[in-house]
Amino acid sequence: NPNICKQISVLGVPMDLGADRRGVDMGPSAIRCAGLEARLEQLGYAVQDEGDLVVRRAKAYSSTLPETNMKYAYEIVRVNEELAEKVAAITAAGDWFPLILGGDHSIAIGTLAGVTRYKERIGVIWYDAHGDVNTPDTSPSGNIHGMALAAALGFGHPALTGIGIGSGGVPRIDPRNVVLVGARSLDPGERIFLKQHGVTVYTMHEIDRIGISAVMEQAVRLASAGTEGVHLSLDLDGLDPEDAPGVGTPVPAGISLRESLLAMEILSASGLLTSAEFVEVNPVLDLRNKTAKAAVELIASLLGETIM
Ligand code: Z70
Ligand code: MN
Ligand code: MN
Ligand code: MN
Repeated sequence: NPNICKQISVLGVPMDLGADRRGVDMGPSAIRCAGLEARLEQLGYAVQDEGDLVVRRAKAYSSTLPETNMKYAYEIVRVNEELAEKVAAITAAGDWFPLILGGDHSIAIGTLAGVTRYKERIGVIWYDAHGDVNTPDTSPSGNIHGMALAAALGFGHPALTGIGIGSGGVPRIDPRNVVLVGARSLDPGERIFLKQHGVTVYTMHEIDRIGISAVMEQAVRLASAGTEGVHLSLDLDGLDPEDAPGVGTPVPAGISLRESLLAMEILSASGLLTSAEFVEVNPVLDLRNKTAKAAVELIASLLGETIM
């Protein structure tokens, strides 16, 4: 097993405000129910379950940030600030691997702010059908989960870009160390953003042309160049809806579970993984917890499980 940490800290973030849809708040619970802890212990890890952060219900915090379209921004910012501190604390000593369970993808802002607290520079593999690089100006929905990666790179509203690093802070992620895998639903403004900032995008086209193994090998190389390691941000809607039906925004013709397991194995074998999050599992839309079970399979492969 190539991963450095033998201790895993699991943290749930039952957030659904960034997707503006109920159900993903139950994601952490569903992933735990699918047997996460026992599976990690079978792999020889010590597991510390930190439980879930508290996310206040939308009713008390339904306000959109004034003069923006950012829905539920106050509570999303508050939770992400807390998440950033918690993740930073987990990584402080260097011997605990943070595994974050979502929740909608807006939590990546806090996770990445936390993960980069004690690191000069890290790369990110963003495994997703979507780009999540909208800013309030380009977002068609006002849903903050579609702005998470842009915010983590320092683009968008200051309320989001300052999370965990303060207003004077500079994000420790270079867009050239960011790689999208599985993209097949991008908004016009996102295509411009990705080209402008030099983010590498492996769409389904490249995956079908050269295969997931070549894509992942290149993704690992690009994400890790000049960095201290690689964070995986995996949105279950990157997978084909056949394999992962329990997501809020299923997009057809996605990456199969089989390809995704290979992708995780390649990332695992690189020995460069610093942290990971698994997001957008929606048990309300799922079929017998299939998507949460897929998440557990992916996590096991990512953390070194092999068949032989
Ligand atoms: C669209 C937006 C999105 C996930 C949907 C969709 C974003 N680009 N992300 N589902 N996970 O509204 O910004
Ligand atoms: Mn235990
Ligand atoms: Mn996403
Ligand atoms: Mn998505």
